[in-house]
Amino acid sequence: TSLQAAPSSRNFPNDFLWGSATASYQVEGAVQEDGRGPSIWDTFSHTPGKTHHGDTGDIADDFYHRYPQDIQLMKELGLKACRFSVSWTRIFPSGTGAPNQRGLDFYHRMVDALLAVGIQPFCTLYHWDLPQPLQDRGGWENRDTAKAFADYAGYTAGKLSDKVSHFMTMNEMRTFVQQGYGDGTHAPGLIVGPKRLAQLTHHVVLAHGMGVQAIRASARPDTRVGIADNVTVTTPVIEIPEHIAAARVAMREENAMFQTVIQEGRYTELYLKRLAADAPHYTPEEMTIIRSPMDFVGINVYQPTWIRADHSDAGYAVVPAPSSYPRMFSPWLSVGPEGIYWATKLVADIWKVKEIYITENGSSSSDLIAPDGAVYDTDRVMFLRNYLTQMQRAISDGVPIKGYFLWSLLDNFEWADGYEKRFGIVYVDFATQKRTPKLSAMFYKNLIASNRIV
Ligand code: GBH
Repeated sequence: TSLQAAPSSRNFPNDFLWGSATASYQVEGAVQEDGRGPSIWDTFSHTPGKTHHGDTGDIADDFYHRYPQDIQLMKELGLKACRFSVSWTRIFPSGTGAPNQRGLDFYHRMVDALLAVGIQPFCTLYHWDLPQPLQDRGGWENRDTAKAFADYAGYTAGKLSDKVSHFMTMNEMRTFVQQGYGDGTHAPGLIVGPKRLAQLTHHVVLAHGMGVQAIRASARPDTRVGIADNVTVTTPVIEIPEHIAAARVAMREENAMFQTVIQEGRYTELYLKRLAADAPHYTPEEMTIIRSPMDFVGINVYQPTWIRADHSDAGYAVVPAPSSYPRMFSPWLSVGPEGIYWATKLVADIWKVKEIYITENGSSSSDLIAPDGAVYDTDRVMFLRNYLTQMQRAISDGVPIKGYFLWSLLDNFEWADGYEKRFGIVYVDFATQKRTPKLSAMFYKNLIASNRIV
């Protein structure tokens, strides 16, 4: 009828992978079950004053037991892919040593349930839940942690690669480095200062590279290996050539210690100059490992970093957001739909990346429950519609984005924000574990079914 949206060219590719993303500690619960060992997030969340309300992931979404129903929910929404993470301490309860078969069995059961309904599993090996015994030996400050990670990653990918085609070594290196060791707001809650921070950052990218090699050595040869990186989303403040050029320079420099070094195997001159005496020790052999080729790059996109041209040494400057700038329910989550366009376009262009996934995108909402019991999260729908419009624009421009993982299916343990910040398109009543799809779930389901954005 005349009230229906007109057909448009805003289609997505036929084989586009629509999915959702989660992480072990944020959804699983069952922290004492089947031989799981303690991680730094158990320690941190149980330390008074560290999380909102003292919330912990002890139960979370109880996904460890409720995965069959939750996977049914994914199927009803029409999801084609699911990104999950493995809890290191379910596989190796003390980080290294003998593997724990009962922990591995859980991921076999869960992956089997996904495959049974035609949902493709994507596996992240490290989403921040470092084994506590490794932290007791220095955590990422200890270079041996990189070796322990590679051993765990290789073992786990080797066991799952008959069923899982895509592995990501790590999720958001910047976040767990900066918040875990830089400002202490995430586990392990340390503030180590710039010199130690630069050195442990180097161990993290080394662990990624060693992980890539270990996965290749043990997994099926057709396994695809990548990362889920929250690159700083450098976005031209307005789209004119001088600011676009500046955003391109900024993409390399702002991500010098993460995406740039893993793509190029060297730290930029500006990065080393900015660090001066705090620069990390590294060897040419390590750089070769760090830049081990990946098959795809996953990018988590949330807030933009606005960039303008500048006559400084760097050639660009960050434009801070005015206090009136629109934000979602998390103060850090400023709204910049164009970011998803520029982040993917610049990454593809600078490093000639042939396969990109949006491994996370989504928003928090205060989620008012209406008198009829439904959750009309119009703010989240607005956020998604705008970001997905810009993602479609990127695909139309030839940026090779192959899939999109919405963060998140369920409201879950939002780290230091506990259960206060809800990122799900499905509402979770944590007292009863009841799931209620929000308006945004309906929006996403319809978008997937039509495979276009209007
Ligand atoms: C991602 O983090 C995570 O991968 C995922 O686990 C998480 O649940 C999801 O997104 C939603 O947050 O110092 O107050 O300015 C998002 C990454 C979180 C990184 C907020 C920067 C700044 C907090 N960002 N953080 S603040």
